[in-house]
Amino acid sequence: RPHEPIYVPKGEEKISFDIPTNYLNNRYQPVANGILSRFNNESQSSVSIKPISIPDLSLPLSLSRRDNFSLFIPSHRKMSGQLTDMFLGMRTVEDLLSLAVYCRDRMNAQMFVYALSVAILHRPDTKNLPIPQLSEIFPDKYMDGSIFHRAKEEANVVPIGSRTPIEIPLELTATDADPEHRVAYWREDIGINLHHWHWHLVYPFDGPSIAVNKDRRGELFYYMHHQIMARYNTERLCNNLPRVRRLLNLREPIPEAYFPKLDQMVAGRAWPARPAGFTLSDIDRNADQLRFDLSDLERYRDRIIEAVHTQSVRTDQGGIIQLDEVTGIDILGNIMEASILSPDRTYYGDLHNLGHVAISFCHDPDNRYLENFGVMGDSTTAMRDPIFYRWHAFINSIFTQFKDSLPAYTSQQLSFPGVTVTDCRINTPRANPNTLSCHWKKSDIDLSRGLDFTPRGSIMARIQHLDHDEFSYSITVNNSNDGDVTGNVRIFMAPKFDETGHHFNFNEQRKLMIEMDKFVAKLKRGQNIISRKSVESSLTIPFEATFRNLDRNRPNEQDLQNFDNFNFCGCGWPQHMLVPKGTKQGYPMDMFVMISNYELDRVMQAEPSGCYDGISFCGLRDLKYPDVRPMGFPFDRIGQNTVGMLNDFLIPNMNVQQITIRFSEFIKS
Ligand code: CUO
Repeated sequence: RPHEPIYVPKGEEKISFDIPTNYLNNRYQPVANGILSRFNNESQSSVSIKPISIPDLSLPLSLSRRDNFSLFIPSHRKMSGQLTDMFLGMRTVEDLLSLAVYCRDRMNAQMFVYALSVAILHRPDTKNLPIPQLSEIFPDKYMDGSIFHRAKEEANVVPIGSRTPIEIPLELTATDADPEHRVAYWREDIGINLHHWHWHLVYPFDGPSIAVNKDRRGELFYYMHHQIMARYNTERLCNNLPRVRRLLNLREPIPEAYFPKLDQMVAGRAWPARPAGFTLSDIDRNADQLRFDLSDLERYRDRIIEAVHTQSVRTDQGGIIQLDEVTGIDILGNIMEASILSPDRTYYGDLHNLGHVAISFCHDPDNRYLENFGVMGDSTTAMRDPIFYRWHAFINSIFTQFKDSLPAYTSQQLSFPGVTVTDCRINTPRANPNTLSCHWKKSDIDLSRGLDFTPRGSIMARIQHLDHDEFSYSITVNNSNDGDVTGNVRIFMAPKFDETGHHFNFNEQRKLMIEMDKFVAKLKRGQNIISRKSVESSLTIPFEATFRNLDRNRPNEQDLQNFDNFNFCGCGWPQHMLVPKGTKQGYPMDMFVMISNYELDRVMQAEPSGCYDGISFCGLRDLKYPDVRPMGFPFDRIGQNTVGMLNDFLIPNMNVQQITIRFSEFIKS
């Protein structure tokens, strides 16, 4: 029965599970009646859990419930991989539910949620089930622990419907005495961190083949993280900070500090901080079965750089694979991350992942203080820390070296005969043409799924975040071909000036090009005006997929149901972070528009069903990445013949417009 329907509670409906007594944790079995009746009292309906024969869970159970879980730690990866396999292997949804219920109170909660989420995303019979936002299941990964005491207090005393959201101030983790704090609003943005977690959930680097072996996953690892770097560097320039320096020397003290102010609720501990000036060390932690030296990382790095220089990699079968224009970057992405698709994981190692681990344990590399890893050790929290960007700037620089070794695109590859982009502009209501407007906004996250308290019901945290006014693009295109043609419209933006106020040359500016949108447009003969709204961006998921800005204090059944409908596809850049912050005076950027020939770009495959958001960063579920061009086209490869400025790169099917981004301190609620 592969497509058996599963019961999904609507909105706030309270359901209970009718659980076989021996499914309860051993400690609870003697008091089963009392426990089950206590929980079942409040429920409006009940789901019966079928007893099944439980597979051998000894490996995943070997991680304590009180430990933190990290995919970057190979032993944790092995356990979660086995658990995911079991969830994927359950014959029916009913059996899956039984196993999940059995595991729920026995397993490490984070590993359980990870493995179950991967299984739900990849099983044909559950892939349309909504996965709750991680910020709601584990709000402690996103918010200061003091919030939760206040939330429980409010929920204990105030009835549902009258509860006031708990306000979270913007200045949470540091002050502007640390210049890096100027971009903390970006690094600590809940939507950005959720996207990153969700991306790694959709593209795991280890585990069952059905989850890992996806079209161009290594290339997407490169491109999505490259775009994160371009966006972060742009944000830094808006805040008068220089672009990120690569973490090149692993033995130098790290000046960037990070004090996360997050509590690990399950472990009952604070996430470790990293004061300024810490140095990385060899890692030797028996308890985590983790042992490697910094010299191992340096060796992996040198081998990968050699592969880039020779444009070839070796395989563990003794063969050689050429890194060519089409698949080279995909292979390199899998080697660098590393995923299990790496052609020789022993030789090229696990550079990126172990870099995360070395950084996250720099405060206790040999476990003498029994300390847990820092935020860099978890893809849920890693983007909060400034060091994430220094590490990824280094990783990205190796990818760039490879791309630079390829020939530049020929004018034939870039052009679209007969198609001329004569004008492109931005329209924002109540603003000058070609002006984007950013401001603060306050939005709500429901904490109730992630906190234990009675009586149940929503309790919101209200957070301040960046947002922008909706806008639209207007692009004028002349088609002098004999008939209609189809174009692929590619929109990017990049800062105009570097940190010293000098005009970027093309080679530097193209590395900062942030993708804003990509879509298909029919072009009739003659003049065409293409109009496209910012909320339609191919990068983003809707605002409602991140926040519950519904009826504020009194979300009703319909609101909550709408939210869950929105929440089917969690991967994608958050809509509220589409536009860089800009400055009060107005930050100048270049908007670049290119129309390529869709007939040369298209992938022949079935129409996508289900998720159709966030495609540029997340691809299409069960299908190929829907653009045959290399990711980042046309800026990923400019060869050795670097032309001077962006304008020198333009041909008729491209155009550039100078735009301005204005930021106002105004808080919209
Ligand atoms: Cu997304 Cu380093 O890969 O965190």
